This record gives sequence, C-alpha cells and structure tokens, in this order.
Amino acid sequence: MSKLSFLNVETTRRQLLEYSGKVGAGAALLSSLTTLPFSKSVLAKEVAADQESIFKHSACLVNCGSRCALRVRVENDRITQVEPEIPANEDVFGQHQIRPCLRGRSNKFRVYNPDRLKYPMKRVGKRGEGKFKRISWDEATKYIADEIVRIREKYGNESIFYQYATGAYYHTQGRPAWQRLLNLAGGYLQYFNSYSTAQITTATPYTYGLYEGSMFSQVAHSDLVVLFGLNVSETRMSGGGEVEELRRALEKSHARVIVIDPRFTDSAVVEHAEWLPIRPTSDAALVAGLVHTMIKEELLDEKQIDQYAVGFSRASLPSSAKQNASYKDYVMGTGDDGIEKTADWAADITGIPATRITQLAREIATAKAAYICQGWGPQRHGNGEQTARAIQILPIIANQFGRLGTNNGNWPEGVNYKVPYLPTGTNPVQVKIPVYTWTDAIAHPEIITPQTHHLQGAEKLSSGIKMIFNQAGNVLANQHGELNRTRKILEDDTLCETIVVIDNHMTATAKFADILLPETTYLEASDLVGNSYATGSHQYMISMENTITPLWECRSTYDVCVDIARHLGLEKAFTEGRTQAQWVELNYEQVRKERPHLPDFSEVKGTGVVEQFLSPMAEVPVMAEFYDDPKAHPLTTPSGKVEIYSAALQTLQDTWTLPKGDRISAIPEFLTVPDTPWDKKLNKKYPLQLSGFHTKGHAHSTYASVGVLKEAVPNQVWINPIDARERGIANNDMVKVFNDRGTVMIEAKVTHRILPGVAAMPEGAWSVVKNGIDIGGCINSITSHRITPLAKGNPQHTNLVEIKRA
Ligand SMILES: Nc1nc2c(c(=O)[nH]1)N[C@H]1C(S)=C(S)[C@@H](COP(=O)(O)OP(=O)(O)OC[C@H]3O[C@@H](n4cnc5c(=O)[nH]c(N)nc54)[C@H](O)[C@@H]3O)O[C@H]1N2
Ligand SMILES: Nc1nc2c(c(=O)[nH]1)N[C@H]1C(S)=C(S)[C@@H](COP(=O)(O)OP(=O)(O)OC[C@H]3O[C@@H](n4cnc5c(=O)[nH]c(N)nc54)[C@H](O)[C@@H]3O)O[C@H]1N2
Ligand code: SF4
Ligand SMILES: [Mo]
Repeated sequence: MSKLSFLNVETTRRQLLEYSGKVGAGAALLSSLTTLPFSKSVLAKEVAADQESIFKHSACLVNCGSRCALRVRVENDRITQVEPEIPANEDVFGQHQIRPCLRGRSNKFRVYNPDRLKYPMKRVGKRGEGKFKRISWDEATKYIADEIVRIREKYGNESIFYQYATGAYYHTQGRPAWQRLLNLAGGYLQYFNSYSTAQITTATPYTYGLYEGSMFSQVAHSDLVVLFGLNVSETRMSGGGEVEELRRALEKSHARVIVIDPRFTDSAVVEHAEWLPIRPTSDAALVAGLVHTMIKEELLDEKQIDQYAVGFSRASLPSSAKQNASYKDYVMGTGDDGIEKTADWAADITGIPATRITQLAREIATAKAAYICQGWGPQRHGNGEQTARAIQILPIIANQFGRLGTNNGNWPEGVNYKVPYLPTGTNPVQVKIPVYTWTDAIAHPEIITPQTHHLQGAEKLSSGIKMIFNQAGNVLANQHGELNRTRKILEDDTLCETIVVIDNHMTATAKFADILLPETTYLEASDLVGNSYATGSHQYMISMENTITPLWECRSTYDVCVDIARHLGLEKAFTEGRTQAQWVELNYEQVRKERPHLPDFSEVKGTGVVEQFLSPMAEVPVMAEFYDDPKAHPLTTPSGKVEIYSAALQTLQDTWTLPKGDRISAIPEFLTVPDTPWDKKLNKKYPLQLSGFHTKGHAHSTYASVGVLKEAVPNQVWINPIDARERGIANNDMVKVFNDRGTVMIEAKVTHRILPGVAAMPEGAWSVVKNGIDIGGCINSITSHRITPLAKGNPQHTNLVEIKRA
C-alpha cells in the first residue's frame, strides 16, 4: 500500500508536506479539521479588568527553534510584566498553549538591561578594545554606504561577508533587510552549513537523501524511545514545541525511554528515562556493538535489510566497493581492520557495560515500535558525520522505521506556517564557503579550495573577506571556536578592513565593530512571524507590535537599510515604495490568499497569535511510503535505497585533500579524531573530555546577561565527584578549565549527573578576557577551529582539557 490513510483522506506523506508547506488548499481543508478558534473575548476581558495597564502582543524571536507568543503588560510606555499569551487557566487554544519558557518571560530584563546599545557608534580605539564614540544615524549610514562602495571597488563584492547570526528571526527587518540591501548593491560572499547541524545535514544525503524525521506524535504508538543526545527539555522548551509534543505522546503510550548522553539531562529526569552514560564521540562504536549482538543472536533479517539498503551485506555492495567493505564485514571483523565489534569492544570505547549493550540490542530489535532519534550534540564533534550516519542506520538495520511509532534516527521534523519574508532578491555572487571556515577566509584565503574546504562556485577566493555584516549574531568573538586565535585575526584591521555589528547589547562581538548600530529588541519591534523550525506539528502565526516606543535611538534595521540604500542611490529599488509596516501587511495578504478564512489585517494587527493548528503530518511516520514499497517510492540517494555503504563518500575520500589522519569513510564506522581519549599523547596532558551543551539558562549568548536567569541557572562546568576529588575540587568552587588553546574560569558543579572522565560546560556564556583568561566562562576560549573531514563543520563539542581549582 503506497497511500496512507489519514482522517479518511487518502493522501501521501509528501503531499501532506506540500500542503502544510504551501499553506495551500490542503492546509485549508486540514485546518478546518484542526484549527483552534481564535478568541478575542479573552483579550477584551483582560483590558476591562485592569484599566491602568494595557496588554500588547509580542514574541520571542530567539534561535531556540521555538517561537513563543508573549503578552506584555505595559504601563505608561513601560513594560512591567511579560506573560504567556493566554493565562494558563484560560487555555482557549485547547491543545497547546504556546507557553514561553523562563527566557521569554525574562524579556523585560533584556529590554532594560544596562548593557543595551543606545546610539550608533564608531570605533575610536584599537579594534576589539571596545572604545567607541557616539555618532548620528546619518553619519553611520553614510559611512556604511561609502565602505560598501570602497570595498567592492577595491576587492569586489565577493569580499563582503554576511556573517552567520541567529539572534533574531525577524521577517521584515534584520537578516532579510540586510541581504536585500547587499544583493541590490552587487552581492556578497555566501556560506553554507550552520553551526547547528553542519555534520548531520551534510552526511544525511549520503545515507538516505532528505533530512527529515517522524514527529514526536508518533511516540504515542511506540513502546520504546531511544534518545541519542537529544535534550528537548532544555533545547525545545516552548509549550508550543517539541517537548510538549513528546510529553503528550508519552502520556498515551507510556513507552520506555532511554537517554544516551554523557550527562543525565533534564530530559532524562522529566521523561523518567533510563540514562546510559556514553563517552562523547563514541556513538558509532555503540551502534556497531548493538548490530554485532543483533547479528550474533539472529535478531535481524539480512534479506529484508538488503531490500532497503545498500552495503549492509556483501551481496548488496555496489560494484565499485571492495569485496569486504560491507558494514557487516566491519562489524564481524572480516573488514580491513580485522577487529570484531563485540559488545565488549564497544563497552571499552563507550563506557557502557557490555551486558547493557547486549540487552539494548535485544530491546531495540524486539520492540513493537522503537522510536530512535538523535539531537545535534552527537554530531557537533570531530567525527560527527560518522556518528550521525551510524545512528541513522540503526533503525534501518533493526527494522524500526516506516511503521507507526517509529523514526529514522533523526530529530523529529517541524512544519512551518510559512509566513513570507521581505524578499531578499538574488545574490549576484554565487561563491560559498563552509560557515566554519570564515576565519581562514579572512586570514588565509589562499588555502580555501574545492578539494580542501569544499569551496563552492569558484576554484579559489579572489581576495578573502574584507568587510563583515554581523546582524544579531555573536559568532565573531563568542560563538566561534578557538577565540584566542579568532580575536587575533579580527584585531588586525588590515585583514578584514570593516566590521559592521548590529545588536541590542555590548557583546563580545560588538566590541570588535568598527561601526556599531543599536537595533530594537523583540519587544520594541513590529512584525508578522511564523512558528519557527522546531515546534513539531504545531503551526501558527503571530502578529507582533512594538509594546513600547523604542528606547534611546534604537531603530528597526528596515529603516536603517532604507537610509543606506538612499546613500547608494538604491532607495526606490529597496523599498519598492513601501514602509516596513506595508511589507508586513503585504506578507499577511499573501498568507490570506492561501488561507481566505483569515480576517482582515486591521482585525489581527498586533493581536498576537492569529491562528494555530496541528499538522496532520504528525500522524505519518517518516519513510512510510518507502517502507511500504521501496521500488515505487525510492529515496533521493543515488541508489534510491538507504546507503549504509556510500560510493559517493568513497569518491570524496579518493579525490579530496584531507589533513593527515582525517578520513571520510564509506560506511558509518567509528573513527577516532584528535582531542579525544584516543588521541593518547594529548590525553596524557589533558585527561578530561569536555563537551559543550545548550543550557536552559540562555539561548546561546542571548539572554545570558539577564541577572535573574544567571541566578536560576548558573553557568557551571559539570564534573564527576571522582574527578573532582582527585583534584581537590568541591561543589561551587571556582575552577580553571584549560588546554593549549586557552583557559576558562568558571564555577564547578560536582555531580553524579556526568560520567567520570568527562566534563560538560554550557555554551553561550559571555566571553570576558582578563590577563589571557576567559573569566566570563565562555567555552569557546578552549574549543577548536579545526574543521571536520566531510562537512568542514564545527567540532565544538570535541575537546580535551584539564581542570584545576582557581
Ligand atoms: N535553552 C536553549 N535551547 C536551545 C538553544 C540554546 O542555546 N538554549 N540552542 C538552539 C540551537 S541553535 C540549536 S542548534 C539546538 C541545539 O541542540 P543540540 O545540538 O541537540 O544541543 P546540545 O546541548 O549541544 O546537545 C544535546 C545533547 O547531546 C549531548 N552530547 C554531546 N556529545 C554527545 C555525544 O558524543 N554523544 C551523545 N550521545 N550525546 C552527546 C549533550 O550532553 C546534550 O545533552 O538547541 C536549540 N535550543
Ligand atoms: N562551543 C560551542 N559553540 C557554539 C555552539 C555549541 O554547541 N558549542 N553552538 C553553535 C550554534 S548551534 C549556534 S546556532 C551558534 C549561535 O550563535 P549566534 O547566532 O551568534 O547566537 P547568539 O550567541 O545568541 O547571538 C545572537 C546575538 O543577537 C543579539 N540579538 C538578540 N536580539 C536581537 C535583535 O532584535 N536585534 C539585533 N540586532 N540583535 C539581537 C544578541 O544580543 C546576541 O548578541 O553558536 C554556535 N556556537
Ligand atoms: S527561548 Fe524559545 S521556548 Fe523560551 S520563550 Fe523564547 S521561543 Fe519560547
Ligand atoms: Mo544552532
């Protein structure tokens, strides 16, 4: 059966995707089934109850993957309180209150933070010193326009870089406005990949094509849930997001949950999970050990695997492969390395007892429906591509995919309501660098080639990066790896000549600006936004309006870009005669064309959540059609099957130039990489593995300067009591965490929630450097800028360190 039956509608998963993507006729039909009523009565009641205050409606636009609506109480143009959109006891949306987390609720403190940028400023000291003088908006915008002209004349548009930055997902200001402006001005150097998912998004097409997964709603039909480094209780905290979807599904199925993570995470606590502590970077070894047990105990069906996959058995290898290059050969010790990947072998590497590995293999293979998934922590490592692919093939080998209650090893998918953005136009420059290589694109552009760095669109860079636009990002001096090196490159203003930073706060990155512009915060901005990329099946649209008059001289970057466009003679082309408010309305009308039942814009403007519904895609497991009939519904891989052995990867290994020791493997075998315990020499000097994680205390560095959050969730390095005792470290002691790249000073959290030999530090703390030591506790003062073999991505979780009492 290739059709899937949902709500008596014969439809395919792909069609459903298209429906919800296009917000088209299908969605209108489906929303009539699932749309929850939009209520004005509640809002009216509130205002009547309290004449002193008014309520305005905004949203948290940070990059946590969710997008929470915020109801903001305002008195005399001053924010007094930030609340969930609808009081919890009046959950008019019935199924899902888009309840903000502690960060969203703390927005008042971000708006009135003493660190706020108030005026446009120009650097006066040395680059990075943080000395600025106040200038007028006209001076600032003229300067930027002149610099665009100067740089493009001297070096060409390819030398202008629009930096990776995720602090504010505006639709009509911010990123789309800058990109529209730069495209009109001749274009800019592009990047591919992200800091979030470089390894997994690059590796996935080689395994099974599209990057997608079953939504958490499937867990309602599962009896076993296995989370590899997926911590939604911290990373997807919205009441309208995935943590809520998982909770509701578990309430139905009561499935057993197993969390595989170096830390006993909040998710493990909340979901009453069993915790299997694992050494960072070793998941591919665990998978090999699991498959070994499955083969030995005849828990898998080789014929069936061959029906769906290439390269598990010798028989299914492509003709280009060596005879013993199959995954089974690798596991059984008949491959080139000659090592049998027994449970004991895997135990030695992962730290998980062999008996537990054997048991887990049986549990996965015999579960009625196992939902296997992975977060992005496991792939943010030096061998992240291997880890991602290994976890992806586990459900295929164990026959736990394509059926109700199963997944394909990925993070569950999210669907978007698809609110349009300010159109950015097309970029005349089609050269792209992997995002993690931007420091080299400044300091050593000559080394970046297609064969070494997967440079796209050119054989080499013409002159490297000479001008950076950094809007709502803290990558320059906080979120990139090896900050001591990064800062040196940025300090030299003969390399990158001009840096424009647009932010709300005096961040580490802001201090490296030549021109520093203050933008409105979310609560001072007006826009129309959709749910973000990780709210699971929950789709919605929010109309937000500035809750107070923007403070000081903070402005929308739409208006700022108009001014710059005017200086460049591009105003008309930029605005097309529209103000930002008119673009917002146009965007709404575009949505309404597809969803004619929506009210007139005047009725919804600034009212918060306009519409919300649950996607019917939640009902359909990923790869269901392929499972039903792999011939009729092939995957988008070269063979149309899951590629456990990828001939394309073997070709890259044969043709790319890789640093000594690096390898791209055709099968997802466990590969050791530098900065891990298998790097024996370095491990002697630095005995602890240090992994980062995304904390509920902040979203990267955004919200990290909010005092109440810092008190509630302090930035601390987690260390096991065994390691702490050896070092005379007590809970809450200040410690130095260091390696050859730098030193970070931070408080210790001595806890059994981390496995011995491993330490963990939240990423995103504000970097403050004194006498060469990062006293702000920013992990990136000790992370590496080394790129991974296939994705050329960021191994920021892969570090060896020593820890001492400060
Ligand atoms: N509160 C909050 N939420 C966020 C963010 C935030 O900063 N704060 N950031 C958002 C963004 S942009 C992104 S990309 C996502 C990031 O989401 P993720 O990348 O999934 O988050 P991490 O915390 O890096 O990793 C998830 C878990 O993987 C574990 N882990 C690390 N290494 C390994 C390993 O080798 N194997 C295994 N099995 N587990 C490992 C970590 O201990 C952690 O508990 O989160 C988003 N949500
Ligand atoms: N070691 C380590 N490093 C990491 C990671 C890791 O796991 N470990 N994770 C990586 C990942 S997944 C990501 S996505 C990146 C994220 O890195 P970034 O995208 O740089 O995210 P933030 O650090 O939150 O920086 C966002 C900035 O936007 C600003 N901002 C907020 N609102 C507004 C606004 O309305 N207007 C303007 N103009 N500015 C605003 C904030 O003040 C902040 O300075 O970090 C990466 N770095
Ligand atoms: S940080 Fe994420 S979960 Fe928290 S309020 Fe903002 S959007 Fe919602
Ligand atoms: Mo991210």
